[in-house]
Amino acid sequence: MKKIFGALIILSLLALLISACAVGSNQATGPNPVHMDDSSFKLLSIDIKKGDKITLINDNAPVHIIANGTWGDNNTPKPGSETGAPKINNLQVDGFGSGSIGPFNTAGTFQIYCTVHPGMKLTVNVK
Ligand SMILES: [Cu+2]
Repeated sequence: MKKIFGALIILSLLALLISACAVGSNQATGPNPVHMDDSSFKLLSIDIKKGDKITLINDNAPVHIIANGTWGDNNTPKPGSETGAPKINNLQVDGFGSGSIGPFNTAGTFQIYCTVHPGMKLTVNVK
């Protein structure tokens, strides 16, 4: 009887371990990774070097559509790109997928946002 309980405990620990791996974040990677969940970037801003790219990594199922611009007061979309910003033409990042933005070849501060999710925005500081 004790052996059966022991086996059951080991089996349930294994199941826990496997499920923990399954719900872990997207393992994709690339230069300057920025993870995204259901409706937000997991960073408010990122500092990169001139000439660098950013890798957007979608940890969840919802699709994100990324463009130049930001969300203003009351979550009003504010499309627009700064001088020297790489053109981001509605880059679609599918569920559990990833995408690359850049290179950012000009020093400065650049805004990108997700056109789908109000408030989902990222500031890119290029030094
Ligand atoms: Cu989004």
